[in-house]
Amino acid sequence: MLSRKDFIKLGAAVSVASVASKLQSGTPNRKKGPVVVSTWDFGMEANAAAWAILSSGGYSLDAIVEGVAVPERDPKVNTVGLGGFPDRDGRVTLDACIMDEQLNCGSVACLEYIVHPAAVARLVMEKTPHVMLTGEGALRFALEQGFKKENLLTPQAEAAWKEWLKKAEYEPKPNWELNHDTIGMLALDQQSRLAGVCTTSGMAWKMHGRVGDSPIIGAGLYVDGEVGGATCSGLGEEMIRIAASHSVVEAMRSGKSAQAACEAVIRRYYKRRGDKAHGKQLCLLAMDNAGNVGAFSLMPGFVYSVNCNGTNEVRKAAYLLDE
Ligand code: SD4
Repeated sequence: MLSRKDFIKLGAAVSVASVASKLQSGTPNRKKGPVVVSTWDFGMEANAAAWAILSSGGYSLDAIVEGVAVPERDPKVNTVGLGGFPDRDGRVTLDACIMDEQLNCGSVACLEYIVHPAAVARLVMEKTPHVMLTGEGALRFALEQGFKKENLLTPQAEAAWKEWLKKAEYEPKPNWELNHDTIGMLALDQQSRLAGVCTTSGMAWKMHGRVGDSPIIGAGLYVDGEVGGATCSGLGEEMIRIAASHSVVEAMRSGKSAQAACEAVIRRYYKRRGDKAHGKQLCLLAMDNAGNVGAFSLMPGFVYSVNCNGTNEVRKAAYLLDE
């Protein structure tokens, strides 16, 4: 049972949600691409790179790999690719997955030394009989495919890790104040082909070998061209628990809009987890196969970037609970 206090918060969220629905009224009942959306405000630059391909008639799968390559190679982004914060042993381990409109998918987890894990995930999808490669095997595959081995631990990330080592306390708190986390991206191209990708260095200071939601098909990302796609940011363990992205896509399949589907999944999570949900952050972003976009988070602070009709903007997601 929800407490009275919880009901009040739910009530407040409904009004925020309706504001968010109004904010999205720029794209009601879209029938065609291109549209590209991604998590957080660093998604703006990533969207712009994807848009260059989408607007010239390119394939959504090419667009998303190019798009997320921007934060992957940016050493200032501490949550994706090069410059990502390491695990507790000082090792930068990356997770990524990719999926197209026909349920083709590929993934890499705990991949070290490779700046662009999303591009490797695409090759797992296209060139192997498998969906997921991990650790040493993923690295070997990447090198065989011509990727270069590089040191991903920047001096800044190393300094932050050494600072953390002084206390070495692991608090799995997604960094929502700093507004830059995992990038999940969904794109619909001019031929209405939908594709999605998710790429991250995962939770800073995690145990070596820890895998989050981002490379798990159905958790960090799910795409079905018949319906739409969804991706996530936030605390991976929580997203895995509820198969978050798949749940959003299935809610859309049952008739909910992208926005209503994200809200329903967060509400159900909170109802099931109760107190265990407090202090966690779950951020959902969805797009149906006509290009309509929805987003919702458990806690405040989630923003996402939308590029549609050539306008690239950051939007605030509605949320369920106050801090
Ligand atoms: C993970 N979901 O590894 C990622 C991290 C993230 O906001 O998105 N943080 O759990």
